[in-house]
Amino acid sequence: MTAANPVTTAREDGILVARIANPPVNALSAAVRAGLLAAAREAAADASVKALVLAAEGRTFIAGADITEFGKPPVPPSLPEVIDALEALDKPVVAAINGAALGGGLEVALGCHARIAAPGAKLGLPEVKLGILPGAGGTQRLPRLIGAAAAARLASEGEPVDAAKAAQLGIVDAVAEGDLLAAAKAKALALVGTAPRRASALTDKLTPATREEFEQAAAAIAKKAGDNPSVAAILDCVRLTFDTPFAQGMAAEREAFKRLVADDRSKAMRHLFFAERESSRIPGQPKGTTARPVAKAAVIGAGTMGGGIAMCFANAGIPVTVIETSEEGLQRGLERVGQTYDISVKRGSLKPEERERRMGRITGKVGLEAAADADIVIEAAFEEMGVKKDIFGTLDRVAKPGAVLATNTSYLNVDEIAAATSRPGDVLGMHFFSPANVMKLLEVVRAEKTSPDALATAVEIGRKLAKVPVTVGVCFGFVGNRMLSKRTAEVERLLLEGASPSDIDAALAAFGFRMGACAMGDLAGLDIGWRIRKATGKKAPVADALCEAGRLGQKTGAGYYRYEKGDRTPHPDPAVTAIIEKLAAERGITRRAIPQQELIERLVFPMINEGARILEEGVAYRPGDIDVIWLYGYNWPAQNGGPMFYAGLAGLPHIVERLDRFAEQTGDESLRPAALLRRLAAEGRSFADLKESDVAALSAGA
Ligand code: 3H9
Repeated sequence: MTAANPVTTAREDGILVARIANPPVNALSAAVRAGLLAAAREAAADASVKALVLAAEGRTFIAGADITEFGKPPVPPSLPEVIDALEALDKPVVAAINGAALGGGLEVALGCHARIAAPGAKLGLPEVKLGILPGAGGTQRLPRLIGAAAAARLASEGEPVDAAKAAQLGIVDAVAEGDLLAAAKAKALALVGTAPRRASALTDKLTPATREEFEQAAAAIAKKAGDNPSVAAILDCVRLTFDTPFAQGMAAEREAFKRLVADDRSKAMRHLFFAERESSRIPGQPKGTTARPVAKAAVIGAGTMGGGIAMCFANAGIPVTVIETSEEGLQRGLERVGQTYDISVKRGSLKPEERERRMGRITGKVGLEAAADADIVIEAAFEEMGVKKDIFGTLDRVAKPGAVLATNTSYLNVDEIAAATSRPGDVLGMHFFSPANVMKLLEVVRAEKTSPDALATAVEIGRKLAKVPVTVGVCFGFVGNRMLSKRTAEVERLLLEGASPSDIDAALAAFGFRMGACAMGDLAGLDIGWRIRKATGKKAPVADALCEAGRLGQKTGAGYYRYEKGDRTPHPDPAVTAIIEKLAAERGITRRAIPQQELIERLVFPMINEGARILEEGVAYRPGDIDVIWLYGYNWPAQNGGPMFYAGLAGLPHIVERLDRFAEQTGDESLRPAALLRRLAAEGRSFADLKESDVAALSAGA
């Protein structure tokens, strides 16, 4: 909602106080920009006004430009124009920063002559995360204010700093412990009669020594960033502060901003920003549904997954009981948790006393009775239906009434697990991704009988655990692993047809994945899939043969690749080539060199196709949910927006044509385009055009 007049002014103690109120985050919409410009003009025109103070209502200062306006025709005044007008005032202009001052929000503050922050304020230039760069002077004013090296780091990493750090860096003049507005006003009055300190005119930080420091920092930043056009543009613009007048630097920044904002990569990243926020909304929840209170948790299973999940609770300050079947298994699990924390302490990312606090929140117990006092129980035991049913049957007896009973299964039918209890309304899936204490995705699996408040509880607890919870329906592998299985099947086929594991991983790296499918398989352990295939009667000739040869991945020193002892670097292994060649020969397959583009399309398009089926079935509520799942669960490259957004970039008609071709080439009819994919392609639409209601109508008709 945009307030009719989002910037109001009042004269207080001879100061014009301009208050911004544009909920929820005071984004710089056209109305806010106009209001700020009017306030600057009002302050200039009124001789009785001694100074101008900018303040904001609500929980943030200004979260930045209004991202929803990007890509639309610009509405004047532009943000740089507004900031110039504020900075040009001959009267002191002071920003009272109460919360987040991000992107354009920080740029507004940088146009002021002084900045006072509340202790909880967060300041930063996160534009890089949207595939753009600060476009209202951030790359020009911040280096002049705090030095080019520090400014380049802030803008290229995109992480905000807290008020104390901002004061240390010189971004803010002071942190106000008490009344923020009073402190900002006092600062403004103190500055009356002094020459305005305009960031655009500062030169003391532009020295040969700081230039050298900047060039060193820039080299390190560029190396780490790789092919990232935003980072490259940020460094170029910051560098200009040494060489060109302010106005020229601003013009260059503007040009770079316009170029980047029109680039598909930025569109993809903006799509993900909004998709992530939308994904936490659960359709069909009755009005007034609230989450149940959770003060205590229990995790069943002290394996890698259970331990990781327990850490999530401990990190979030929630006491958690880890339950095992034997004392020995329990101790092993708790030790592993301790060791994981130790690594963080060693790296300096966790203080030793915080480690102790977190470990103190984790209690180990043998026997399911220990789950009796938990408000939420997450089962992370062996991936076998019989085991799960036993556990849930017992939990039904021992867990307290109203406890949410979740399974971390990655494949199994949650409806069937729920049916092992007399309270299926309390049962759902909470599918964490490995390593659970690191990966941000949480697939919340809504079973047929899951009650609205149990679902709301899982989503809310997911957020408390710093996860991105995405609600999905029941099916084999849910959204993420079901789509992954299509890629895995293609890996098998491509290996037999002539690709090597390195070819496959290089193709996925070229696409933007940090890790290829084969290296990832080796890291996770090839026996996981092997076990599932054995249970379901499925076959994967190459992977099965590797496992049969004892090549289970990194843990055995060999999988798709071979590994030197104590080293995770994958080395191509002629033994693997021999295994594959033999399997291909047995099947009469003539192996060939496969071009990288074909590899990419063979690996990615079947996943998109499966995503389309998932939407047809209503297993995901929105195409964007699938994109968020792939971003946070499988490190999908953000610059192409997730599989369903990427489909639009690749072109749906092209994907349809290729999938038909792959089906003919391989004889696998399941590769034929899904009806939804065909229809959208024929209509010239893409998945991004599909609304939640369209998806709901699809599954209702299915
Ligand atoms: C920029 O500034 C470019 C300039 O350099 C140059 C210009 C020329 N615009 O995250 P939340 C919505 S680029 C529009 O759930 P939180 C959001 O979609 C911008 N809408 O809250 C959500 O809507 P809904 C640089 C925005 O408390 C609602 O606000 N700035 C914007 O967890 C609540 O958001 C950034 O990248 C926006 N800028 O976190 C900062 N921001 O309720 C982006 C939010 O309908 N924002 N919305 O789903 C954030 O990081 C977080 O929102 C913030 C609050 C930390 C502020």
